[in-house]
Amino acid sequence: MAFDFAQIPYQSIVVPYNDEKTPLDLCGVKMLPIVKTEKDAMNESLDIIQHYCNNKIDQPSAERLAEVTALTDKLGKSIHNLAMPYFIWTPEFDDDSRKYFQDKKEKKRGPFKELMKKKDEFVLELTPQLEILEKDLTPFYKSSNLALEDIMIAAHLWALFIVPEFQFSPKIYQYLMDVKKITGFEYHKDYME
Ligand SMILES: N[C@@H](CCC(=O)N[C@@H](CS)C(=O)NCC(=O)O)C(=O)O
Repeated sequence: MAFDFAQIPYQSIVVPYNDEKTPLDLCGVKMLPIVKTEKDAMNESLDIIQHYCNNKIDQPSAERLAEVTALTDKLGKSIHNLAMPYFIWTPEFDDDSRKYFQDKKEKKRGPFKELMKKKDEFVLELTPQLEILEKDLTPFYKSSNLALEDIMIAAHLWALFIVPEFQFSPKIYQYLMDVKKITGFEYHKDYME
């Protein structure tokens, strides 16, 4: 999203979830995303954005960054509980990487089957959080212009498109469509070529 918005040319490569070697060799940690150039490799989305898109995307103050990080951490809890059992059926996964992902995430969250049973509970948790967020969209997060905060928030909310029972409010749906349009973000690009 950030690279499209900043018009930085890149090639997106989907690394299988069970490929530990690639991220470990590049950055010493089993974590994506990674930006690899001829010179070096870098992980941590916010560090990447700050390094490569610094003068092209409005950066928040330290205080605002802490506020939005707390917000996305909170939203992320319910969103990931809802979305993870569906993620594994996307084309990003094959049988081995699906099993790797599920085993790893179930250690932290409990069986996906149980998460599926608690879907209504997670939606109920999320609803008031999204109502608060809605009030802060003017139409971007506490701003009339898109900034890094919106990339952070939209990246989390976007996962909910995979959950059939979840319905975005018209305002949040419009927010996501605005972020998509302004950044030029296309979630399924890797699978359309
Ligand atoms: N703080 C990191 C978090 C990245 C992150 O959580 N990546 C996940 C995939 S989206 C990951 O690679 N997790 C390693 C694993 O679950 O094996 C960032 O913003 O880049």
